[in-house]
Amino acid sequence: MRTKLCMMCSLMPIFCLCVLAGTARRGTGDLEATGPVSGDLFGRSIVVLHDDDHPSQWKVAVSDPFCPLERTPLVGRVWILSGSDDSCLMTVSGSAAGEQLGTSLLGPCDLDGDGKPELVVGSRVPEGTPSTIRGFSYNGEKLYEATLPSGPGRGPSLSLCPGEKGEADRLLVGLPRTLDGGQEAPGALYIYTPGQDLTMVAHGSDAGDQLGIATSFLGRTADSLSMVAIGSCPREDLSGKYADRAGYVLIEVLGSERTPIRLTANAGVGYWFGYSLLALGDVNADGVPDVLVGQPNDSEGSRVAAFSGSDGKQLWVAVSELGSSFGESMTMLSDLDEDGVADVAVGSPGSLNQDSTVTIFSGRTGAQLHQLVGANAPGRASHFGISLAFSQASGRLLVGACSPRGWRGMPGKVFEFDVATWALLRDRSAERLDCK
Ligand SMILES: [Ca+2]
Ligand SMILES: [Ca+2]
Repeated sequence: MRTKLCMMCSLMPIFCLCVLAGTARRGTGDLEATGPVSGDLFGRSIVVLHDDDHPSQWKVAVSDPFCPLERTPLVGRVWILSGSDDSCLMTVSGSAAGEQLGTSLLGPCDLDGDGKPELVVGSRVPEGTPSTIRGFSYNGEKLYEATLPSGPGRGPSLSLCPGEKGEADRLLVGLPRTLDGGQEAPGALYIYTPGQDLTMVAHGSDAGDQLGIATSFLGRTADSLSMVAIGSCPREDLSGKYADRAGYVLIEVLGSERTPIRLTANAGVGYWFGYSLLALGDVNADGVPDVLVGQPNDSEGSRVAAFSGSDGKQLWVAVSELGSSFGESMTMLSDLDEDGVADVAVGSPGSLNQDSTVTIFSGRTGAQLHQLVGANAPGRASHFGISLAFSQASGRLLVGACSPRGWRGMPGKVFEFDVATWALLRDRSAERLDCK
């Protein structure tokens, strides 16, 4: 049975607060009142921040959306760390209870068009109030903020729509749970530029579709239009109202009249299909970018499948019988097997250390190239692979591992591997960082 504690908690903070408050916490005094402590979910999201002007000075942003601030629970914090050593450059914290700053991270991007890279941080705030996105400079200065037309229960999915010819980037914002006149809407994809209203560019067909649970910019067409993939995952609704519905993925060309390509699972019912997405580049060399779709559904066999962006045909599939949420996280790597196509890492964060893995696949064929096993990571870590990020400049794969400490007694960690040798170079946890 699939255990999705971290995901459940991102959806149901009140539930989790209650559960965690009732959990014995040895040696932590009266922390029961605040649920998770700082760093419990360190590594829930990770993004590598490159600065084109200083390629050797790469940075890593890591979030703990459950991080409390003194006695205020679930405020959220983002750490910006040096990529080259163990130093902590700065942190940004939320301010309100339940704000969950850092439910999603994106960077580097330049949405305000000033030529300097920034970090975008998504958050969700307490039930009944909207989510937000905020842009920060690498120094932690807040540059812009937008309140999202989001319904209850979930923060935004974020993807970058890169600007062309010196133009500012735009942000793709997936909002799976919007409300329309108080009624649940099918979910939608928006485009955001600082200082302007969000523009809806695609929406789902039926209430509860949760379109926008994942979103990914795939690339540009010959006439420079943006191709995007948008995931729908009705079953992710924990009310169980849509438990019998399969997910789907739309491949849209924004600003065109083209009918979107609709991808569905090629095996099983297709529960959880579209929960995660990854832009693969042009795997089959037909000039059109392709997409990897995650289906972390342990009851049917979790899988990831590559689809052609031109006709929606399945190019390859990798299936896991492990029952450990294979496909919940994915990231692009460099071309490790030197066949001309960049390769991919897929996380199976599972629920326990021993069955958590990160598997490396050939981007062209789906052949397995390597596997990292959570049980081999030093110290105690759970949900190894819940988040993944890759530094192109340094060839490092970052693997997040976190679960609320009140649940299993393990702080969140971020492991760093060299993809040339698969040597573990570093593991970071919030409690070992020296930053205020
Ligand atoms: Ca292609
Ligand atoms: Ca390759």
